[in-house]
Formats: sequence, C-alpha cells, structure tokens
Amino acid sequence: MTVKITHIDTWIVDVPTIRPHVLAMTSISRQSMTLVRIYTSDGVIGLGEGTTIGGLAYGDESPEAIKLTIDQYMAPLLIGQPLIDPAAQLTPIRSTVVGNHFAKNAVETALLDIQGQRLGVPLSTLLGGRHRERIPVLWTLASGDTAKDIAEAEAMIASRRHNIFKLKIGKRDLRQDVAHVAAIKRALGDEASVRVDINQAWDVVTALRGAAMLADAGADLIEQPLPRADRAGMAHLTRLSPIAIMADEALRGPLDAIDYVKSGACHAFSVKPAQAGGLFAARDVAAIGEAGQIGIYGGTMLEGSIGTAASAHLFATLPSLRWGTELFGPLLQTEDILAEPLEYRDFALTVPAAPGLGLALDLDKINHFRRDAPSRTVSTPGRQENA
Ligand code: MUC
Ligand code: MG
Repeated sequence: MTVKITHIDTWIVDVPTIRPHVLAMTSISRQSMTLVRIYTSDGVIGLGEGTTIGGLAYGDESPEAIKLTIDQYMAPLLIGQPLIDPAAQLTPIRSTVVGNHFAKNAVETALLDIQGQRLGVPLSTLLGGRHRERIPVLWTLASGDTAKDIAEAEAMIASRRHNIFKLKIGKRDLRQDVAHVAAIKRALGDEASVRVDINQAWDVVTALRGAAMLADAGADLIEQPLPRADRAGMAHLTRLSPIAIMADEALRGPLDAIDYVKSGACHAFSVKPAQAGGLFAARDVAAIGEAGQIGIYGGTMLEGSIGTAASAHLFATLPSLRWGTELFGPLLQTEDILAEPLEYRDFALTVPAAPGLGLALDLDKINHFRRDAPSRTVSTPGRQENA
C-alpha cells in the first residue's frame, strides 16, 4: 500500500535562556523555536526545527512567520501526497515558495528524519556518511559583563565542556570592546582560543582598526564584522586583516558562497543549514568553501536540540571542520525538550547514532513551553491539540 503524508503539526515553543544572551543588535532571554512534526500513514513521525534569534532582529523570518509559511504554504503541498524521497518531495515547495530558508530547512529536516527512520540509518548516512562521531563545540560568552564572562569561561574549562570561546562585541565603543576581549584572553591564557562575532555592527574603517587591535589582544578570528551586503568591504578587510575573517549572515546559500570565494571576501565560512535553506544547501556551501580553500565552521542559529542534532549530522559528514562548531544551543536553554538530551562532554558533542535524527521528544516539556499551551492560550476556540 502507498505510504502517504497524513498530517503536519507546527508549534512555537518558548524556552527561557540560562542568562541574557547579548548580541550587537539585540539581547535574548528566551529562545523561540518553531517545531515541525510530519506524520506518515505507516506511523513514522519526522521532526524539524526553524529557529532564529530575537524575533526579526537577526534574519527576515520570525518564528511566527516560519510557522505560518509551513502551515499555509508548505503543508498543503505535502499532506495527502505519497511519501517519496525528500529531494523529490521538496520540488513543489522549491518551485512555489521563494526564500523562506528557515522554514524550508525545518521541513527538509523532518522529511530526512522520516527517510532515515524508514531506512534504519542515521541522517548523517543519508548525507554521505561520517568523518567523525564527536564534534568540537565552542561556547559564546555574551553576558555583557567581563567578570561574569571570565567566571563562566573558567567554569566551562574546569568541567571540560568548552575551551574555545566566542565573544559577542560590536555594541560598545571599539576600545571598550577590545579591552573586554583582552581581559578575557589574559585571564584564560593560551589554552583557550578566543574569537569575536560583530554581527555586522562595524564599518570598514572600524574593522581595520579593530582587526589590528584584536590581533594584539590575542583573538584568533572575527566573525561577520561588516553588514552582509558589503562584500567589497569584506574582501578589502580579508586582504589586510592579521587574523581570520569569517562570513556568517552574508551566506544565504550556495550562490553567496561562490561569490565569497571568487571575491576573496573571507577566510572562513560559518555554515548554517537554516540560513542556507536546508541541509543539502548547507552541504553545498561547505563544499564550495572547501574547494576555495576556505576554513569551515559549523554555525548555529541557537537552535534547540532538534536543529542542533540535524546540524551535527551534517557537520559529521564534512571532510574538515577547521574552526570547529558552535552547536551549544540546547545548553543555553533552561530545559531540554528531548526525552534524552544530547551528550556534551570533553569539549565535544556526540552525534546521535539511532536512525533518522535519532531523537525522542519530551512531550510534557513541550506542552509546558508551547506558546499555545492550554494554560497560556489567549484564544484558540475549538482547536484540537494532538500532542
Ligand atoms: C551568530 O551570529 O553566530 C551563534 C552563536 C551565538 O552566540 O549567536 C549565534 C548567532
Ligand atoms: Mg555569527
């Protein structure tokens, strides 16, 4: 009998963060994840996640927009259809939905999760197979306070959870920001790598000065210093910077990756499935970078465990991860939504081994944090919830 896609659920789940996370353009104290579940007629359920940072402060799809796009425009193209390979199942979506990379990534992940479960193989096998079982993970220091950041980093090193740190700067005056970085690097010493993420907050002149000052302070790398559209500025800076320049927000898929390689506009790529438009598009971004001698880094949108596991499956398949990864999203949240959380130890994340994503949800937790949870619902009369 033909197996069909029968039903698709989407929920926005708001989980508080363990402390405020301060970026150049916004500060978050909760993470809003749009979770997707795709059901098949033979009882398989695929999971996906669409998560951004700070509503519309980071990208141009909000959690609410991701949900609406999936519910209104993608689900009708899937529900009732025979289940086929994800590549072909996604064709009508690719041809009728422009952009909306976060929503596309969430749906693609769920379809791959279904395929992996049905074939009895982990998602990484569908993506070509693993180079590694465990993935190095850095931690972002973003409390906004130097002494707190140092204490946080020291605790991370002592518990062998992280020894690479990314500092969010760009909000304050350059000299203050560099003093903050220098104090942290001095306190942590040579055993810890310190990098910075500017989240597009500088112009070229500030970035040129900043790169020299940060090199003196012992930082290794500067992530997305300039606005995403300033490719010429990034190329200029990349030629002159004494430390590595990484592209993040600028990479919205393989075409951006080609352009960045051709114009020599960075030394490193932050590869993000959500920004690229899916795991396959992100794999292409990484392959283009590799071919162009660009150092690869596994980025995050501070996703929870579903998006993080999906990225981990992909990053396990990449031939090299020169700059490691930042797949710490679940650790920034006060509660995990999985029945069995992902394993972080010895400075690395273990890639799940069970079929598909290899995850099981904790539905009680999800029900508690769901934005439309019965206790918090303002008005959804007559709505049937089926968690
Ligand atoms: C970003 O810009 O890289 C990833 C880690 C973090 O702290 O923020 C995100 C977004
Ligand atoms: Mg970044």
